[in-house]
Amino acid sequence: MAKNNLSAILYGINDIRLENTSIEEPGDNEVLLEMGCVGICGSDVHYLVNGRIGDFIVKKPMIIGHESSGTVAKLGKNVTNLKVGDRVAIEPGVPCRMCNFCKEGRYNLCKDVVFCATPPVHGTLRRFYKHAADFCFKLPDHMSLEEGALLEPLAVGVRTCKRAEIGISSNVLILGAGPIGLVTLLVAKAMGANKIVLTDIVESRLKIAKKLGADDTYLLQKDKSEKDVVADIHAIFGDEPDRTIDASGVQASIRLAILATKSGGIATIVGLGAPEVQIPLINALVREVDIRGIFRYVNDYNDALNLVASGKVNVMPLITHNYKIEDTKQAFETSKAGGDVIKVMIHCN
Ligand code: 572
Ligand code: ZN
Repeated sequence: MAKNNLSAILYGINDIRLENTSIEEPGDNEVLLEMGCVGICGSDVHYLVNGRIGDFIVKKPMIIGHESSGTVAKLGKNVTNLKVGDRVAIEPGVPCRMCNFCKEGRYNLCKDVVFCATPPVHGTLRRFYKHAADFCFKLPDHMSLEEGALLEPLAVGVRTCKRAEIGISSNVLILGAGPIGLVTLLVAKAMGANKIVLTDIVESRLKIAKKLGADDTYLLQKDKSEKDVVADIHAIFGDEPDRTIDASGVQASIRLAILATKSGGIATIVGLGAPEVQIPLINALVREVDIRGIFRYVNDYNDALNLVASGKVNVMPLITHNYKIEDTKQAFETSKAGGDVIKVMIHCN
């Protein structure tokens, strides 16, 4: 077992450094984990490139990473749900457990949540990390640490499909074939959706969507009018999609999601971009199209785990690149480049 605690620390814009940090003692209800895999999320890249997301600003050096898995190395004295050697997926946001949101079971809305790699909270991209034992999910023997780390974005897909009320008769349009659009595709398929179509501005991403089981894809082109694109989408479905999901956060795409939704349907917005966007609100209102948002996930990790453990979802094709923690800088350069890159996975030990 490696004894140092090499950690990937974000010091400021485009300044990631690998340094040794101290190995923490787990609290009574925590476990110390020997970290396995950490996937790079769009938000990690955003903090690296911009030093902030909205009001969350990297003011002090912060260890990056929140899509993670590891192996239990030490137990806090009250921990009974895990044992040393268990491999786990880590749900990265630990809520206060005391507020009304927590008590109602909507702990994703807790204002005092401690969420990995959201400033000023340190993240998981290090050799050793301690975490609340009840936010660690034991992996069955046939699941890998890579799959464990991928449960984090998959849980976002699960939350999205629950909010979107996907069912066996759903005709689903997903706008954006990046990691979140693709996990949403995987979950919507597993939930039995009737037809799923993905759109993107990058052809190679649509190819991946097809490989992952999209029934059809549509390449968005800048010079086409909104009206024509909506007509094209309706033609692909041979109907109007009753569930649309924007996984891009781009205004033009959010507008398309709303306009393309069948009257009485649901448009769910997952991708977050600019804080304010112009949308055809009245069009949605008079057609009783519900517009919904999602915030991370809530009680979705078990479902994500079961989807993978049962073989209903295969997340492994999402991984396009692998790096060792020592090569974190290159890993982030690759992730920044985009294009054919879907998920960059970093191996910590
Ligand atoms: O995997 C969870 C996750 N959540 C993201 C982004 C990336 N990954 N969110 C978007 C940004 N918000 S936030 O409220 N914030 C920076 C805390 O704007 C959180 C959810
Ligand atoms: Zn994330």
